[in-house]
Amino acid sequence: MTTILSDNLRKALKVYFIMGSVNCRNNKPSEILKEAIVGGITLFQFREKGEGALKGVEKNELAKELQAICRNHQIPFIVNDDIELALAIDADGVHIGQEDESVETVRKQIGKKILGVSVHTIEEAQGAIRDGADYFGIGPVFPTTTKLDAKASQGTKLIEALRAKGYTIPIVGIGGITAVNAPSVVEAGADGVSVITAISQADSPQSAARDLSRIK
Ligand code: TZP
Ligand code: MG
Repeated sequence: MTTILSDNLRKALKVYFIMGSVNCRNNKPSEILKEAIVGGITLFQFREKGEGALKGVEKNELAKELQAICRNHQIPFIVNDDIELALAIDADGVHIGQEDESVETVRKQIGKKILGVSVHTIEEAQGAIRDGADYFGIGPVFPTTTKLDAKASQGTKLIEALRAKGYTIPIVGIGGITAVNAPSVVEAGADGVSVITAISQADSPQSAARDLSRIK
């Protein structure tokens, strides 16, 4: 990735909102997303996962509805895990974990689209960069109940270690992040924070997104 593209991505990672239908209590995903955009989110990931998650046509329809909202507001739209869906709707990128298809394979499949990879160790980080990752998701930084199979929270130590070793790849922290603890994640060297609960379950997703967007 050229420096200009990676600097744009760095900015887009500032307030990275992740959501699927399962994360929305009473409100419609489309309404929450619209509020979050007004509040100042800079990137969106469609993550349709967990008990009760939509599948097939319903999943694709929701993805297209949320993508249209993002397009109207120039917010890049990333799809979690589902490469086929990302290609079918021409999403801006894909986010994968270590249990998913390999970074190398996904890079070949998606060409120049944005590729985010979750990493938990220096070794995983080195491999992901070698194989074509554009940014890292690192976490859980704090305890979370949103991802049932998440590893134990590890604080910001991997973010700090990567920066101390001179890695400049864009990084976003994830897991249990709120407007209160987000500054520590950015101070550790992350370019931004990604959140599910802090926005999707907030009484006002708009104010929650605004509070996060004020963090330096
Ligand atoms: N990966 C690591 S923690 C996590 C994911 C997808 C869940 C983050 O959700 P929340 O609600 O912001 O803690
Ligand atoms: Mg995954």
